[in-house]
Amino acid sequence: MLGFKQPSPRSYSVVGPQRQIDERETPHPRVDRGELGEKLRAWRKTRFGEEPFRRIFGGGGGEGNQYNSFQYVMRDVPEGPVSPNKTPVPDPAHMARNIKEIARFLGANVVGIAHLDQAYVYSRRARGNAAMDEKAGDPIHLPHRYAICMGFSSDYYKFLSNNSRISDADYGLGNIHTIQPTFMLAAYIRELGYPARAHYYGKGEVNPIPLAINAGLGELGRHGMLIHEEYGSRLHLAVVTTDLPLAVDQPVDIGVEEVCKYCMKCARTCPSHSIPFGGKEVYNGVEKYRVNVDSCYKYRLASRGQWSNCVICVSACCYNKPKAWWHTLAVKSIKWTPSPLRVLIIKPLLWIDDLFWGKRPWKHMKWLDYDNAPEAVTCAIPGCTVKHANLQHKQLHTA
Ligand code: B12
Ligand code: SF4
Ligand code: SF4
Repeated sequence: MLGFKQPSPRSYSVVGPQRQIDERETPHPRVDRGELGEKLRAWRKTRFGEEPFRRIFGGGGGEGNQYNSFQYVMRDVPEGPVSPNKTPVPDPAHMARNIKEIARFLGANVVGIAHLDQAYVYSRRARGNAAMDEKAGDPIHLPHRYAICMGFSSDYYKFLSNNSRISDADYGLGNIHTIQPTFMLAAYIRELGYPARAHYYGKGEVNPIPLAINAGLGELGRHGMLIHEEYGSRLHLAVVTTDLPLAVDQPVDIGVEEVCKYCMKCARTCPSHSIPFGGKEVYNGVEKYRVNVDSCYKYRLASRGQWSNCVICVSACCYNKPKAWWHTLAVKSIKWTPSPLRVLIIKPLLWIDDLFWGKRPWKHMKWLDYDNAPEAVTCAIPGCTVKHANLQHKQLHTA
């Protein structure tokens, strides 16, 4: 611990000591080792293989060559040296404003700064390309003081085509969008004469969610993700850690704590029932809602080659709306109402949300040669001869 006092956010509580996580314990390496079953391991190896347009967003699995994937190439890029000419920083608040302006100029939609809490730095490395795999298991030493947290928005409408090649393409591009601004911001800080490291998609040594919450980008939702006031849950996160003297931001209260208590739309729409309806749980010293990451991951086997990333809980979240005055008004009215009275406006707003946006937000969409209309599938239930549309499959049998 580096001797700072971070004010507590409302959407999670630290109730005991937190141990650093070894990245090898996190879901992707577990799947790669076959701990969640052979089928899922094989899926992860081949998921990018079917289409050229899919392969350029991924790690080059299947038939693809990894050097046709920007993400893969950028994993290999070495960190540049720190300039010996250190720029003096007499006013960390002024420097923080400049850094945020530059982050937005480079492409971030939102940016905030927190102390780098070592609890959210992985203890050891795990996955990567061939070069990085040699380093798997290496201890991570990241003694930086600050975490500059950035959010990159996905396209609201393309995500509504969930789950499809269309939402997949947008999800893939969102990951790629984190790379260039994060890389350039870290490079700029090194040119100022201070150490800085870029943690972007495919190459990171930190858990970005708690850092982004501490940096005031939003609150933790029932679905386990950061919720931002304007962009909801559709932000990809990336971080630059550094020793450049900076003023830090404070956690925010946008009402997520109360809304998640009553809403549960993500839990209702999650096809694998991975999001809890119940209360928070304590895990690794933190009290928060606990998503079943294993069943969430295994749901990908239901994709039948049609998509790779489920984004249903992102697009279903009632904070996830296009930019509009009525959305701003709804969020601000919750935010500005004292916490004990919020329930009075939350319940009518949730009713309106279901009425206008549907209990399970989804849109039929055509883009390029893709069409996300449900395809007829032969029923797997013995004795049933009906050709169901895949989205209706379960409902027909439970009706
Ligand atoms: C492995 C992984 C997955 C796995 C497992 C899902 C999961 N929830 O862990 C799979 C492939 C299934 C997946 C799915 C998704 N993921 Co994912 N995933 C990751 C990854 C690489 C590691 C997460 C991890 O270690 N999980 C294992 C343990 C730690 O999970 P956990 O205890 O339930 O903790 C979760 C949260 O509570 C939080 N967390 C952990 N410790 C602490 C401590 C505190 C104090 C707090 C507040 C929070 C917190 O982080 C965990 C991730 O949700 C992260 C990037 C990263 N480096 O963190 C992205 C990340 C979490 N995924 C992201 C997204 C967008 C998704 C999907 C929407 C789309 C997709 N990729 O298919 C779904 C959403 C599923 C869901 N409801 O969480 C984003 C979330 C952005 C946001 N706004 O918060 C991240 C941060 C990637 C990024 N850089 O933007 N993901
Ligand atoms: S990504 Fe899909 S399966 Fe996973 S928690 Fe969200 S809705 Fe459920
Ligand atoms: S859908 Fe509702 S319950 Fe789920 S994270 Fe969003 S606000 Fe919270």
